[in-house]
Amino acid sequence: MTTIIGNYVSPYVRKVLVVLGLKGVPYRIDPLVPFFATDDFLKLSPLRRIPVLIDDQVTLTDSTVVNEYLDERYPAPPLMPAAPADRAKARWIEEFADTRLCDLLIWGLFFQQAIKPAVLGEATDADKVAQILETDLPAAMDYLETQAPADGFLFGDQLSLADIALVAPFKNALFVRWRPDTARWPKMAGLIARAFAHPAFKALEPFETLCLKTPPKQQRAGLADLGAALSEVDYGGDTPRRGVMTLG
Ligand SMILES: N[C@@H](CCC(=O)N[C@@H](CS)C(=O)NCC(=O)O)C(=O)O
Repeated sequence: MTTIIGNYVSPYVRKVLVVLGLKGVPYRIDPLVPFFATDDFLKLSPLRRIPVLIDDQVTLTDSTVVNEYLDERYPAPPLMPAAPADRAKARWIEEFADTRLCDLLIWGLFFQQAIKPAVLGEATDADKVAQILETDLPAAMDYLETQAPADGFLFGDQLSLADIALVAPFKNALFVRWRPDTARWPKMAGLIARAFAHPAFKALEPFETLCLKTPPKQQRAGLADLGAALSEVDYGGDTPRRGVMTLG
């Protein structure tokens, strides 16, 4: 049985759970909030970051590495386009989403407005949030609008790894009440809405909502009540601390 370590609120965990859902791979989950991870977790994830995948063959961290592994090990349905140029474009969109977009939506808006006050007990940097909302995020959205399709997904009718990576952090934007302006970015708004309506994203919503509303220590019990298959091992500790890498 495949085990995923990582909380439903994380966009990087969401990327992997959507892929497992699309491929029909059963899994158990340790819904770890990384800021509470024990030192033992460092043996699996040297940056103390989620997600981690453990199966009968490997222990992996990093959502892109994990998803490429899943797409190769479980080829149906394929989640990369076939043509070399499209495959390169898919990798670039995923890279842009994981770095610049997550810098703005996760380390910027979500970290500042949710994690800092609610998990770490620190003040939100209001200037940083304003810079993102007024300047940096609109610039990223203007670029993405040139890449998004008017219908369907980036490479046709089916979700690809690139679509999944691109839309996943917009859930966290919604969690802190930012949604794309449909008049200024109609293609991106449409792509995000179509992806979130897909059963592979929809299936995660009850678990995401529970994790957002529940203190970390009580999440396992709540998730079990909702029918999540939980791992036996729990890498969660008692005290939150900042991560290994520098955050804003
Ligand atoms: N490049 C990694 C990024 C993973 C990542 O940053 N995960 C966040 C959760 S959204 C995390 O574990 N943060 C804790 C920390 O940085 O200390 C991936 O794609 O998996």
